[in-house]
Amino acid sequence: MPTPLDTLNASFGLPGTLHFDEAAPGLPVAHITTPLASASIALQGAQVLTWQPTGQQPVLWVSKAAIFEEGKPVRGGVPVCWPWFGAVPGKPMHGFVRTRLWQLRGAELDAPGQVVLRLGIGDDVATHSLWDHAFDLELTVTVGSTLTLALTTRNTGTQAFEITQALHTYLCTTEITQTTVQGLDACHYLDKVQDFAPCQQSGAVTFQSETDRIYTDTTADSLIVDAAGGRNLRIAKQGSASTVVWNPWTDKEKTMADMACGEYRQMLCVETCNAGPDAVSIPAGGAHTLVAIISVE
Ligand code: TA6
Repeated sequence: MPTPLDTLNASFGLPGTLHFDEAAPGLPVAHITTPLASASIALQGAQVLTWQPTGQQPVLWVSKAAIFEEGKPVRGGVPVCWPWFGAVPGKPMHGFVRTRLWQLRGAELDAPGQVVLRLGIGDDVATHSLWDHAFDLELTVTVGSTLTLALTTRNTGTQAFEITQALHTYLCTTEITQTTVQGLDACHYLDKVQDFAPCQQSGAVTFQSETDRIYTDTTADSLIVDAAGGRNLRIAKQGSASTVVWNPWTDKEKTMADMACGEYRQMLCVETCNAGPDAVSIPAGGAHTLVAIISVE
């Protein structure tokens, strides 16, 4: 009797390029190796876990203490936060799709040699108990010398619905105190560390303490300047009006069982979102796509 893993490899495997194994029982992961890059994507949550362009150091960060268990979010990579970003009383933080198994709908090697995976999830009794709408959600991941994630929400119901959402990207950096984020100068933001107080950014974002900000009404690229590592990362975006910048720093890190002591110094999140006041309304039969394009400069 073929296992789900056998079926994935038989149906979607690409010899020498794409194979599937399990990060833990019931957690299938796609492993991609091409001349352009290597990457891994968990089918739970359609979560890109790793991406490393050839000749570069890893770009996405995953905690050494990450928990790989069915139904638990993995600390790192690019969690998909949907159909809400943040906390909703009595409901899972950041929505419910990041801990659900998505279907693999397609896998191909495109003309430029990029691997393109299509993963999807739809509504069911469990999702309706949390959010009573009919939907189809599809993530297309394009792995090459850049990494592109395109998250398309389709409203398959008869009523309009409103979502907030994020591609919650965890990035590697050499030393957070020597890392800055450019592209958000003069943007307004809600500072979660100050109970969502409205603030305005002046110059580049720097890091000296817990940083947790929703920058609103911005379509700009973010440029992450890893001065100590001599590398810049660019996140360009489409269909996104918000950018979240987060580093837990010491105290918050201590509260997280899936972060090891001191790891905060080598990571940050720059998230491609529609969050806070930038909710997206999707009419019945309508669709919306959120895109993040990550590159090394
Ligand atoms: O995106 C920043 C944030 O909302 C932080 O406030 C922190 O909660 C982070 O997300 C991680 O959330 P998680 O539920 O994955 O631990």
